[in-house]
Amino acid sequence: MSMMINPFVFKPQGQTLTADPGTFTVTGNDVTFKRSLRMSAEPGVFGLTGNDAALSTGIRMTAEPGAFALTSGEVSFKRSLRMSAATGAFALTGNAATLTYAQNDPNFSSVVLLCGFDGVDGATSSVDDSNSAHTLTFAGGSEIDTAQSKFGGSSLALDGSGDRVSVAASTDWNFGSSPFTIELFVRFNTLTSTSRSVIGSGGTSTVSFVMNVNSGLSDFAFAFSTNGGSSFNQVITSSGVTPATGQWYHLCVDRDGSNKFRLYVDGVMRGSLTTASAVNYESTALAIGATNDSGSEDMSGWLDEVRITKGVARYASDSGFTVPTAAYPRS
Ligand SMILES: [Ca+2]
Repeated sequence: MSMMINPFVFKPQGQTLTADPGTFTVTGNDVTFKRSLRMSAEPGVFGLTGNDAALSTGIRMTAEPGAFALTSGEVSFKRSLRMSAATGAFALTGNAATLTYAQNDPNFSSVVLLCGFDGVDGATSSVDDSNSAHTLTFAGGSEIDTAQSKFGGSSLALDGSGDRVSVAASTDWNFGSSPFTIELFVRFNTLTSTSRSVIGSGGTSTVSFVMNVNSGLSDFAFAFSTNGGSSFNQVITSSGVTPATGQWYHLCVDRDGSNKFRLYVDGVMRGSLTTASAVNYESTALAIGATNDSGSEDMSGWLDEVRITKGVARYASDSGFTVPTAAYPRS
C-alpha cells in the first residue's frame, strides 16, 4: 500500500490523524481503513474517489476495481465504517478532516459482542462490531437516538415499555466457570420501584444472569444462577452509589481466574463475591435492556458501547480502573 498524506499531522502513538481546515488529500493504491476509523469533515468541499464502491446498511463500504466517487459539502462517517479499496487508484480529498484510529485491543479476538449503536436518528437496526457479528433485533419501539450518546453521536433508546434489543441464543453467552467481562454505558430516563435490567439472558423459570438496578433503586446489581433454578442464587450488589436518572454510568462485571466476580460502577469496585460454580446457561437470547428476551423488567433510558468479552477478565482489580474516554477499539 502506498499512501500520501498532505497536510495531515500523524501521531503514531495516539493513532490519530488530524488536518487543520484547508485542502487535504489521501491517495494510495490498495487502501484499507478498518472499522475503527472515525472520519469527519467540516462543511466544505469533500471528495472521495476510487475504484468502484458499494455502500450498504451498517455503513460498510467496500471498493472493487473500477471507478467510484463520493462527494459532499459535509461528510461524517461513524465509527462503524469499514472502507477498503482493491489495488488501483484511490483518492480521498476534503477540507478539514480528522481521522482517528482506535488503539488495537489485544483481547479483540475474545470480544463476542460490541455494540456502539451509531447510526441515523430513529433507525431500528444496528450492527455488532465484534467478530461474532451477531444480528441485533430491535423489539418494541427500540431505536437509535441521537439525543443522547456516550460516544459516536448516538445510542440505543428504550422506553421501558416492551423495548429491548435481542441477540439470538449463542454459546457466546455460555460463560461456564471461565473468566468473562460484561460492560456498558447506561443512562436512565426514568426509574421506578421495580427492578430495571440493562442486560440479561435466561428463561423466565430457569434464569442465567442479569445486570440491573434493584427494586427500591438503592443499588446496581449483577445476579446469576449456578443451579438453573427460577431465581438468582448469586447476587452482587453495589454499595456506596445510588442509581439516578439523567447521567451516564459505566457498569461492568468481570470474573477472574480465581473465580472472583467484581461489580464496578464508573470504574470503582462496588461489590464482589467468589464462587467456583459455573454461570448457568439456558440457550436463550441475550436481551439488551431487559432481564430476558421475554422483556421482563425492561429499562427506560439509553445504552451505549455494550461489550462482552468471553474468556477474559479485563479489569480483575479491587482498585478498579479508569473508565474509557473513547469508544472501545474495533480491532
Ligand atoms: Ca454510540
